[in-house]
Amino acid sequence: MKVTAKAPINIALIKYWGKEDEKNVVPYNDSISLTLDCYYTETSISSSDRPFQMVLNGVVASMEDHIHIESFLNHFEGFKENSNILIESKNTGPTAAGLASSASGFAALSVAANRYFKNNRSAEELASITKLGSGSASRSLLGGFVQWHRLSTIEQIESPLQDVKMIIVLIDTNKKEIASKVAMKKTVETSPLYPIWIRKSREAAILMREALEKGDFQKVGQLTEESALLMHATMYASTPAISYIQDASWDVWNLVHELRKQQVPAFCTMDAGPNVKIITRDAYLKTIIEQLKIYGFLDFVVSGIGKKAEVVDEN
Ligand code: 2P0
Repeated sequence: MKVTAKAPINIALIKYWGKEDEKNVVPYNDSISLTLDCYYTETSISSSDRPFQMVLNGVVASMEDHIHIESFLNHFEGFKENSNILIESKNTGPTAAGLASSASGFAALSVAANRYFKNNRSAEELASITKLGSGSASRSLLGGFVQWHRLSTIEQIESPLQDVKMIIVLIDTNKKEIASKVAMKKTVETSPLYPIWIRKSREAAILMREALEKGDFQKVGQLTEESALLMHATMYASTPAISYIQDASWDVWNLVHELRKQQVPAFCTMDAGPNVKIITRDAYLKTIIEQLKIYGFLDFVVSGIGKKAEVVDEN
């Protein structure tokens, strides 16, 4: 038997950065993301005559990854009794570079395991397991705009903003130096700005939901930038300081701010890596891309709104 599932990446507009309960992955604030259609993970699970093995992008995963994935799979009923499986996973985008590869990775694995072990959970039920692999992965189970309610589950937000695009400007796609999980914990424990982060993010999630439902793109963009800047400021104030931003990242932000002065609705966000994501609307893509090229940013990917994770093949 072989089951293959595909899951998209998602980029948070209101960021998740820190857990109140590490074990059960309960974040301090709700986060809201946009599922994208540019990069995804495809993962297959097949029966094998050998003990559990995982192959990631064509290479046998490290011992550390094996331990992590095996303990994750223990949350699926039937895994312990049927653990002779081969998992093959492929990311279409860069891995571990702040481009949500762990989000699409754990979402694809969850959806594949849910079907392979016949657990029959809905996406909303599956989120409670998926988040244990990677918090942000729970949001990749659904398409469009997705809210991760910190004390319950995930939910799709209905929005008239269906022409939203994201341009991912690739600054550096090497593996990040500090894993998000570690950086998050350090931020919670040492940043004096963390209480402000909690308060502002909780408020921002409410405002973002309203703006999305109303279709107020300006407000969506403004809240997106504020969340990213506050997250990076909060982690920068940690001991030792955590910074994912590079000079070239700021150059992109500055260019986008200049474009906004010329009435182009474009806003930036950044995650645990130096790559900058620009959120805009379809009608402005051409102008922004022209400007990126003029300023020498030639490596970028344009994305539309992505669909939910799903099983794509079964035999
Ligand atoms: C997010 N990030 O909301 C935030 C913004 C990165 C920056 O969630 O510890 O892999 O496994 O739950 O989800 C990346 O961290 O962390 C992340 P864990 P995860 O997308």
